[in-house]
Amino acid sequence: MYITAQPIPHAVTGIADAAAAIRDMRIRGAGRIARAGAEAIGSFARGYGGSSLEEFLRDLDGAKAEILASRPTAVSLWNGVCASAAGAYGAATLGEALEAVASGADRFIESSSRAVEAISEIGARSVSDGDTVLTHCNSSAAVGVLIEAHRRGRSFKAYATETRPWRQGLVTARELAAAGVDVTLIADSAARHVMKRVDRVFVGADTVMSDGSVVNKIGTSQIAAAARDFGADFAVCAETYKFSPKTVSGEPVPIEERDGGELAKAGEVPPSVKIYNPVFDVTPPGDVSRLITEEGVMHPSAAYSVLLRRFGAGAAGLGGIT
Ligand code: RUB
Repeated sequence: MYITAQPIPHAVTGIADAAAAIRDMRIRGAGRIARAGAEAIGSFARGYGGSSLEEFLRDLDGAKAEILASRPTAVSLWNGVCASAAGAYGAATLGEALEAVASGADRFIESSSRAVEAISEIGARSVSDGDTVLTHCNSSAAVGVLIEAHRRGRSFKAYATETRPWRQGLVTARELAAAGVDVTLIADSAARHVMKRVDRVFVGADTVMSDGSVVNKIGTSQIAAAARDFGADFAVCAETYKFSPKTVSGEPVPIEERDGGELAKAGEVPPSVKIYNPVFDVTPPGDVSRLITEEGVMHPSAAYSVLLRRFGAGAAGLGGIT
């Protein structure tokens, strides 16, 4: 099995450091930021120097808030941080609370890594010899599917979009090429042009909403619309901790806007030019053929029942809707 869930790439110590690394995108991708957030919360508990449970719970809330403020769109970060911290609130002593948070974080990191591996295995089954596939941005789950399909001997061609402005597609192209996949890098604006040759699209997700809408890297929704127009399968590779319990009550998913300097450096355009740089968009469920999760492949209309099972009253898992 190809292990896609690589360790957190940068040594990060402390809550402020972890939040900065996520905000600056030294750690990026919804799965990785979730594990980095969980790891930071776990280390916070392990190194806690205070002496009362009440003080710890207050400090824990502060630590959670600082991590969660780093990037707003991926609910995986919220789910990972809340799952790690959940056990503290029922603890009778400080020692119990510290142990519950440290082990909660370890459990989340392990189960989320296993989920990425399971998706790679499940998704690889849908790639056939002779297929042409396309992926957008750099999703460890989607890349894992393609590498696993190649490892199983499937012969297929892959397009990777550049993914302006951060160019995460270059990371994808490098990862696929290193694994031996036949990969071609294209500009984002070429996606519709090549779609007539594409059989399947595999993308990741930052958040899956309760109606099956998918929030992912900006440009995903245009690619999904092109896939629909040309009859290509559009598969979203999403661990169930990317499903948002907040959306059940209709809460909107905040779409991150980043600095205009990512699009045009100082002096490239006159100061009178306004720059708008949203970095995620929403693909409607009607444009999503399938969700590939660690629990199996499902229609986007199944998102609500996944949420009920995972987060519903008394359900085990990530700590309930808080
Ligand atoms: C990354 C991105 C990825 C998802 C899923 O955006 O949109 O498609 O996060 O990634 P950014 P994964 O680079 O801005 O974080 O499958 O690795 O969780």
